[in-house]
Amino acid sequence: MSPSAATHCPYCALQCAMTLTSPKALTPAETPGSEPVVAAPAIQVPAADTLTPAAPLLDVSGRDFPTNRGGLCRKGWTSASLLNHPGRVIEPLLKGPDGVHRPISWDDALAFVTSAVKQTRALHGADAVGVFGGGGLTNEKAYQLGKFARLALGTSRIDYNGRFCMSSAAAAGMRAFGLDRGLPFPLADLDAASTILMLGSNVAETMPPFVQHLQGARDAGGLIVVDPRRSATAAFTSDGGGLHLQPLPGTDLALLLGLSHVVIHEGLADAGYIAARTTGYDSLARSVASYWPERVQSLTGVPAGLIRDTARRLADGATKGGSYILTGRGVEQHVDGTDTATAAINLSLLLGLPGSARSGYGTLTGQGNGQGGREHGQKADQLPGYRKITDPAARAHMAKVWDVPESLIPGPGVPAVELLKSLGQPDGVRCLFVHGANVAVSAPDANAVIAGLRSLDFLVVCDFFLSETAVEADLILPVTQWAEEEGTLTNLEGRVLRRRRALAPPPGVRSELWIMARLAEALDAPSTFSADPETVFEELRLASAGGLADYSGIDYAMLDRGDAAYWPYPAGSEGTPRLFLDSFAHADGRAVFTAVAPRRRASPSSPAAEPARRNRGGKPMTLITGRLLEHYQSGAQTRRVAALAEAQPEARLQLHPAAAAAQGIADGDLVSISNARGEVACRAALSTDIRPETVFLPFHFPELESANRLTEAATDPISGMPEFKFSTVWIRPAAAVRVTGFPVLQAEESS
Ligand SMILES: Nc1nc2c(c(=O)[nH]1)N[C@H]1C(S)=C(S)[C@@H](COP(=O)(O)OP(=O)(O)OC[C@H]3O[C@@H](n4cnc5c(=O)[nH]c(N)nc54)[C@H](O)[C@@H]3O)O[C@H]1N2
Ligand SMILES: Nc1nc2c(c(=O)[nH]1)N[C@H]1C(S)=C(S)[C@@H](COP(=O)(O)OP(=O)(O)OC[C@H]3O[C@@H](n4cnc5c(=O)[nH]c(N)nc54)[C@H](O)[C@@H]3O)O[C@H]1N2
Ligand SMILES: [Mo]
Repeated sequence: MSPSAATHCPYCALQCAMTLTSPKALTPAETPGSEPVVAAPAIQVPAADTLTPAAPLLDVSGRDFPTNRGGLCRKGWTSASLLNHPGRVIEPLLKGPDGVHRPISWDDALAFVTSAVKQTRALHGADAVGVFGGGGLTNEKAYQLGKFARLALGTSRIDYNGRFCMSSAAAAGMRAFGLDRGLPFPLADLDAASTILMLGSNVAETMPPFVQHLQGARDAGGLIVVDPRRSATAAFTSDGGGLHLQPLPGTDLALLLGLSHVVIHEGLADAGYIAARTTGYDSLARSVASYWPERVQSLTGVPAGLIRDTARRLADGATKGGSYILTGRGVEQHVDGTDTATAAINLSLLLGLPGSARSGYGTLTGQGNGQGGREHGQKADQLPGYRKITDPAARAHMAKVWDVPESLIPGPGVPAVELLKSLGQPDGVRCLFVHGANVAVSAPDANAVIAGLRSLDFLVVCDFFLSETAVEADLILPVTQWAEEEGTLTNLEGRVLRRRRALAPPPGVRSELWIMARLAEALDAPSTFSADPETVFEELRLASAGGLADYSGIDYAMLDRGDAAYWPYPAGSEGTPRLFLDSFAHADGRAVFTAVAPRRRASPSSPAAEPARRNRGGKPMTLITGRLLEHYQSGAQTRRVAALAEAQPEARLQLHPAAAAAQGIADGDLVSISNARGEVACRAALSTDIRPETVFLPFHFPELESANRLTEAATDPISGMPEFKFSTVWIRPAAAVRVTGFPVLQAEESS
């Protein structure tokens, strides 16, 4: 084992480069997992998490790389502490009739899975077996998972948590450019920009080392942030003379139409570019004609003067250092997320930004392999290389690579929310595999999702912790963590990177590639399933060849040398750091304007928004959800890191003092947040950084603090993205409502 490994952070898509070193040579007794961490024979979940953490096995240091330039955030610095965390699952655990998980052997575990799959298929058909993947999986695992679902399980029912993340921006990118790569340019291109418009993205908390790339625009007074909250990123605009636009949640589409209106009507559009490189301009121009700034002000709450100012700064920046428009989850995680991202792209096309060497549009991919994870087949409608599963040529290509008859590859499945809604239903999924997602916390309408998980005939979860989803599982299969495995990930720039192994996994832990290979064998699957990452990558190269996301020219040796490998990278080429310089990916080489318009959304003050709750009194408010610096996603990992849990031990509701006063709520008071779907109880954090009709809750916490008890499983009709960033809720002091079964509140009330 190498004493030091040059790898990348386990968390977000910035994929900060880091070096892992052993603080001292490990004696066998100190190897993780050699002590029985899970108390045999039975454990009560989640008692393991209260154990005292051990000293980390590896030292983490930042490594120079263009995205992070040596920088790491708190999550990265503390990431190694999870490798030998006392709550780690290090043996397969089977749930007994008493609901208690007990260790079993790998042979028994695999036999249980095999018989559950065979039984489900025999009783209900192959589509009653489902797979839920994750954007944190390496390219090798994501590719193999798609193949495993289709060929070993024979099911079409596979989708993944990236549906909750990148699906709207991906659909918009495909529609406009014919290709979806989050940033079509290297991140460092932003450094020279004069103007950067960021909509619904809070990188200062979600990708802290990213902020250095905003410094130039910020100092030039050109950083503009659109967020209903004065987020850390919005606050960063102020010293440099930038702008913070603070719209009503869910009104970004109207705002973007207003910006396009100003660009056209003030003659700021790039007519030469529009004529030479786009189609659909006339209908676009008509569609924004009625969005004059004063009208948009009344729809969004953003002053007309700021709308004009923003449009002018974007046009001005394009003639200087460059202008960029970037979108994040704040504008994409809506039922009109695809249209909103489309409106952002339309604005960028009017200004001639995409495909220019020093301007552009991009979306900020979220998960560690959020980009690669959406390219190689764990999406319901997709085959590797970003191919469509309904395309006969794509099917023929994959049948050849896999050496199976084309008829063996199932058709398209259903997107994540629909898959989760079908759990336990008569024609739905009855046996589910989960790889790299914690849907009990992260999926919309979480109470319904948990009920769905409980109604399954068999749930198998691969994880390294007893996540809230794993707790529900009949069988938990413990898998390797990032520092224990080899593989590749594709970062937010579309650059393929090497993840490298720095230490051996605990003896009872297996890689997901190994698990899939063994199960495929037990299920008599056709084709081959290797447990070796490089072998799988070699197959992925062939599978992706000729597709949109072509990796055929990339190999481990060049990645190990540190070569910059941006896809598309066909064999014999040098890869593509900057896309669209000469043409877009549509057949005619042009980008497409698609006219979009806001659809009606029930306003929080309209009783129609939540009829079931009308008679409960109190004032309805708009809930938005998102992230804190210290926690990652469902918190399954970061809530187990002592330093992070101490810094942010619980969910807190960000609430404007004026709204709080109207309800008699003081800072730190316990509040109840409820709607027809559920109820959350937590402390209030009063702040003038948020609009008065809006409240914000992070989604990193489970149970009574889980924001997704309140979100609705309504989805964007094009992308399948759920509505995470707009819910109607009622807020009141917790003492004023009857909340039962919440120990936190009971303790508070009796003291
Ligand atoms: N610390 C941390 N970092 C992370 C993650 C994490 O969980 N924790 N997750 C990673 C992943 S997978 C992702 S996808 C990214 C997400 O990164 P971001 O997109 O930056 O994250 P969010 O906090 O979800 O949303 C960003 C902002 O959108 C705002 N917002 C909410 N509703 C609206 C709206 O209607 N309009 C506008 N304009 N803004 C709105 C919120 O106030 C918030 O400040 O972060 C990645 N990095
Ligand atoms: N309300 C609200 N909900 C949201 C969002 C929001 O903004 N608001 N954002 C959404 C977004 S953008 C995202 S990306 C999702 C993410 O939501 P989740 O899918 O819940 O994300 P994680 O918490 O990262 O869950 C990953 C799980 O897999 C495990 N894991 C990590 N790596 C691996 C691996 O390699 N293999 C296996 N088998 N397991 C692994 C971790 O321990 C963890 O339990 O949440 C979405 N949910
Ligand atoms: Mo995400």
